[in-house]
Amino acid sequence: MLIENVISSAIIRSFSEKLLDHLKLDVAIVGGGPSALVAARYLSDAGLKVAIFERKLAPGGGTWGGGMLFNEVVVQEDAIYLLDAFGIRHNPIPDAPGYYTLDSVEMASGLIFGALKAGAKLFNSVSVEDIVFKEGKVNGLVINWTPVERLGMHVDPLTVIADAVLDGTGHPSEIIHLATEKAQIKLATPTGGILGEKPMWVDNGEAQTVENTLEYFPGLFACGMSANNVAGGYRMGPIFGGMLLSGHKVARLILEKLKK
Ligand code: 48H
Repeated sequence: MLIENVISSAIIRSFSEKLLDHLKLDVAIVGGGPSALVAARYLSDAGLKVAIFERKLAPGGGTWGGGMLFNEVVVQEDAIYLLDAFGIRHNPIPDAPGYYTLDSVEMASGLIFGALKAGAKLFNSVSVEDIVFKEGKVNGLVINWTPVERLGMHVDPLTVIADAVLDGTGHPSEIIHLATEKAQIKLATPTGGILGEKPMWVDNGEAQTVENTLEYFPGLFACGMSANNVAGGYRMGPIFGGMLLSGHKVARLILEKLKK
């Protein structure tokens, strides 16, 4: 066989094996933003089979661009242990004790590398377009290639099955939205529906991101901005401690749930 063919067949075989091995998961994560990447790392560290399905070519979500494309972000003291666990460097802000700046590209790449090294698999350019919903339970995800979605091609999707689904889709809470619209599920919120994100209030938004990180329906969890949108929390701009802590919290919640 010519090397050109060897390369092609090795890539096809290796990708197919990876996908086949991840059609049945412990945890299916939608979106590869910062909160989901932290969750993926700790769930994988605990030995669970975890895959992230990310619409874009590059995971990292809203991390890369920092604040208004100034590629620096801020993290506060409470979450520094998570940066340290991923080996991501940070600098104290002299006039704001307990707050640190860090390079947003180092944060994005560090979180991605940490999640993958822990064993999570990432399927990029894959969009989740629906959920599998049987007998009153969320059982998995319906996936398709992002270019198929973007071009509006009429191509049927495939499915993955999971014991737990994590909505890490950020501001739009896409998966929880789908679940309320199409499966008409009632969420664990005061109205049973999505309350919608509130305007900016940094410290409140940061605390609420962690508080709002919950299982909103049996087997369906939300983290990061998705959790805040579902539960009506405030936004916080380019400060990321709450996102990292949310990812760590949801990993603990899912681990407790799957142990039972
Ligand atoms: C596959 C999907 C789908 C889908 C979306 O928004 P993210 O960065 O996620 P979080 O919640 O971890 O972080 C939020 C943070 O980046 C942010 O926006 C902050 C702090 N905002 C504060 C403010 O005031 O504005 O990432 C979500 C990811 C993205 O990469 C999407 O492409 C992906 O999810 N995604 N992937 N299928 N249906 N929907």
